[in-house]
Order: sequence, then structure tokens, then C-alpha cells
Amino acid sequence: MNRHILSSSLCIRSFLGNRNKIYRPLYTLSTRNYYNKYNNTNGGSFRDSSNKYIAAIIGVGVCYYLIEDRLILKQVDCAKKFEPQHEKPRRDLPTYSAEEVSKHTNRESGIWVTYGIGVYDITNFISEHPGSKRNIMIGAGAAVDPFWHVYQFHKEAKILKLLEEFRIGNLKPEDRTSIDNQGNPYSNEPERNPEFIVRLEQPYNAEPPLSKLVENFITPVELFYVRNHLPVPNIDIKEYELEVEIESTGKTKTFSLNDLKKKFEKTGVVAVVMCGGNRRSEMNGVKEVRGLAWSGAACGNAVWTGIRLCDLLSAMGVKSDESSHVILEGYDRDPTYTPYATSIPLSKAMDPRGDVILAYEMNGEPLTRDHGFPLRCIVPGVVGARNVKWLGKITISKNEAESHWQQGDYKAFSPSTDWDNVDFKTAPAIQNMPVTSAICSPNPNDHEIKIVDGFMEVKGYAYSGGGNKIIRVDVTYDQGKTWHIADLQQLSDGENVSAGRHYAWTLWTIRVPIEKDQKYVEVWSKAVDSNYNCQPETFKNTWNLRGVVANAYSRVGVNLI
Ligand SMILES: Nc1nc2c(c(=O)[nH]1)N[C@H]1C(S)=C(S)[C@@H](COP(=O)(O)O)O[C@H]1N2
Ligand SMILES: [Mo]
Repeated sequence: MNRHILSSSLCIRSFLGNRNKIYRPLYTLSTRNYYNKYNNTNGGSFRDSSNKYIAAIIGVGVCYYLIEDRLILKQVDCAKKFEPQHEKPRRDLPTYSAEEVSKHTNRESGIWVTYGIGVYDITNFISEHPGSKRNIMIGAGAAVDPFWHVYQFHKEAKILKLLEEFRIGNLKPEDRTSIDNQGNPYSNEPERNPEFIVRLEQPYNAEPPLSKLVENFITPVELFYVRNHLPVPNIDIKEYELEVEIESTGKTKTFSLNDLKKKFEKTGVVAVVMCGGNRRSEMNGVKEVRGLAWSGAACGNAVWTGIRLCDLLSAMGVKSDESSHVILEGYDRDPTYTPYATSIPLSKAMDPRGDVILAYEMNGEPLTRDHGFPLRCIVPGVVGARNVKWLGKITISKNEAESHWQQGDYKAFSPSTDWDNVDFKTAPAIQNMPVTSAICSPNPNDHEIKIVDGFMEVKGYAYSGGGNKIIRVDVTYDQGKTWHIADLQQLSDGENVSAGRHYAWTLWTIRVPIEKDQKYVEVWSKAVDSNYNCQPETFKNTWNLRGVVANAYSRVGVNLI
């Protein structure tokens, strides 16, 4: 048996690469043996006679293993047993000063970071960092504590375990970076709905229970999901300013909220904001994806009121052209003072039928802090990430935003692209969202399934980006042998809603017959939009490493006992 100590998940990569082939394992170890033997070790891998990996275990946290003789990926989370090690000295390793660590900032010298009192050589991990190379390099030669204080998802057991594999030493205790005196960036967050299902506490990310989402055509503010990348800025309206810059002419102008309200006509749009990672957890069922485990409620449909972005830009002399972009920056900033920023094509912003607005009201009330008070951009039909909140600056540029969120995220790749071979430059940033639908009620978390007169009512939403209308929602409860057409609730065509301008969602309902002694029913839904595009059947062939644009059939199985 060939056992290796692995420094990263590299062997898993090879393992995944071979997953279509069926190997007969040379060693018949039961899964329990794999688990016990390699739990709490530094990881191991197994190869077959042709030197291909047949199973691998990485870190002390995650193992992938064989079941019988088929290659099945299984993740075993032994997180419960793990205790963070970064505050504990490792007696077997040398001690370094902060100054020595600071000399290790490139590939030649090795890239070192510290966390707590641990010193880590992360040179081989850089290319695999999901949050872009640039972000991880900010910490090179120094402490990551201040960054992880903001990006708290790093403090998850799985990540701490992975980090511990790169441990090379201990930091002199007197040199450790203290975050105590830096203040807690999350000490001034708004109050939130206790009903929310929290996907991450800091920064705050949460969605409402699915069945609640479809109780209203217009999503109430308190049930509208919140997706924050950073702490919520606390903006004093008296000091609030929006800066607009036109790069080509160097012209800049700043506006208070009152200036904008006075100078430009008030207008509104009913539009969905949907996170690019909505329904990600369903895609995760195929193979692990990295990102927050959203179910289908990372979206909502609201009335947004404000001013047209095209009115503001026209007043500043901007003319639409196909090669420019509108960079939108928020007032929320990371520890290097870099703001959240993304961009949209200028042609979308200037299109009067694009309905891009700078909104100061949501459902008739001033925006709440979580949703971007006092001003946010609403880009109907376009992925949530471009609907920038706490809008601080607009730049008309020949280039897209340079930010991580535009360049290194919110892009989708082929199912065969993984973290070891992904090049974010090769894919365009997601703009218009694809067609999707989701069954929201009943859902597996519901405590009670109501059957009335032999029918179970099934409800959901459907939506397509780019202003495409939902023309039909098909539902099956016999695995596709027969399809039934759901009743739709949607805005009808009128003054502001017409072909190519369907930015609201469609709610749908269908009654599913249930036999007296039936114990289980499985319902699937698929929506069709006005381009006759419909949802892919499964997530298998649209899997992508970040789990974005997850729009396969929605499938819900319900136990009826
Ligand atoms: N300034 C700023 N704008 C932002 C974000 C952010 O973190 N900062 N998150 C974006 C993402 S990824 C999404 S999905 C939507 C979520 O909007 P909501 O929180 O109002 O639902 O806001 C977008 N706008
Ligand atoms: Mo998002």
C-alpha cells in the first residue's frame, strides 16, 4: 500500500479527474477502516496498480473514500473532534519573530503568514485560494488575523484544519498581532429578523424560510434575504455623497441624496434581486462547491423606487456606447480600505428599457441598512452582485471593475474546471441570470404537510434574467412521465412591463393529487421563458466550482406520514 502525506488537496484533484473510470481496488478496506485509520492524521492516499489514485483522505477533516468497488465521493466531516491549534505552541517546530516572517513574501523565499501564534508556509496553497490570489497575498509575510476578523468564514474548523497542515513554526508571543484593540468591525450591525436562516453571521448572510418566501408577490423587507460581503457601513445621511466620475473626460460631480431627489424624476420598478449563488446547496449535492450554502430563498421581489441611472448619466453628458462599463462602488470596505465594487455594461445602464435605477426606497419605505441605505443600484434582470448597496461612487470607464467580485468571482466554468486549473480571466462576469424555478412549499423543513380534499398544494417562484418573461411552469409528480402546467401569478403587460422588460418574478401554484395511503411524493418543477429556454434536468452537467447559476429542475421529496 502506497501511503502519502499530502500537503493539500492535490491528490483529490487527481482522484476527481479519474472518477469516470471504475477501478477495482487492490485493497479491500472497509470504509470504516479508511475512516478510523486516517482520521486525525495528516492525510493519506491510495493508488491502484497503474499508480492512479483510487481514494484519498485529506487533512484531518475531510475524507473521500471508496464504497465497495465503485468510486464514490463521500465527505466525512470529523470537525467535531478538531480543536483550533493556532493559539497553541508546537514544541516540535521552531520559533520565528514577526520580522523573520515578514521576509517571506514571494515564491522564492516562500510565502509565510501568521495566525494566532502559528507560522504557516502557504506557498503551495496560493493558487487554490478561492478568494483570489490578490486577496491572499495581502496577508503575505504578516498576520492574517485582521483579515479573518472581517472575513470570518475562515474561522471554520475545515479551514483551520487545512491551515494547520501548513504549520512550520511558532510566532514569538510578544510579536503576535492583537485584534483586541482594532475594535470589532461587526459591532454596529442592524437588527435582523430572528426567523431568518443564517448562512453566515459575520458578514451577515441569511435567507427566509422557503415556504414564507412565496406567501407574498412583493417580498416584505423583513423577509428579503441579506447578502453582505463586509460589515454594514453606518451612513449619516447628512454627510452622504454620491460621486460620479467620467474617466474619459475626467469630469466628476458629487450629489447628496436630496440633490438626486430634486434634480431627477422619481420612478420605480418591480424587480427581483437574486444572488448568483441562489440554490447553490442543491448543486453541492453533485460534488462539493465553495460558497455559502444558500437554498432557494436567496432572492426576493420588491418595488424599488428612485431615479433612473440613465437620467443621471445623460445629464452628465454620457452617451451610450457598447464598449464602456459602469463601475459601482459601495461604502463598505475591506481591511485594506478597498470598497465592494462590481460593474455593468454602460449599454444596460443607458437603455431606458433596462430600468436600471438608483433606488432610495424599497416597498415604499427608505432602504434599510442591510439593503443599502441610503442608496443602491438596482439592475433588473442581472445577478444580485451587481446591485451595489450603499452606493458611494459611479465611474464610467473603458474597463470593467478591477475588484475581486468582478474579476475573480461570480463567473461560471465547465464541470471539468476545478480549483487547480481554473483561470478566472477566461470567463465573462455573470450579468443576466438564466431561467430558474424553485419549489418553495412544501419543503423538507416544513413540519406539517397539508392535504386538503385529496390534494397537496405546491407553490414556488419562477424567474428569468434579462427581462425575459416566464411563459410556463411545468410540474411533474411521476418523475417526468406526465407534466402538468402550473397556474401563474405575474405582472401583466402594461406601461412599464412588456416584452423584454419582465423584471419581476412569477409565482406559481399547482394542486398535486395524493392517494389515501400514499407515503411519499416527489415533485419536480421547470420553468420556460419567453426565449423558450428552460432549466437543465440535473445539476450534474452544469456543476461549477463556485456553485453559481444553479438552475436545474427543482426537486422536492415529501414524506406524507
Ligand atoms: N456594497 C455592496 N453591495 C452589494 C453587496 C455587498 O456585499 N456590498 N452584495 C451583493 C450581492 S452578492 C447580492 S446577492 C446583493 C444582495 O442584496 P440584498 O442584501 O439587499 O438582498 O447585493 C449585492 N450588493
Ligand atoms: Mo450574491
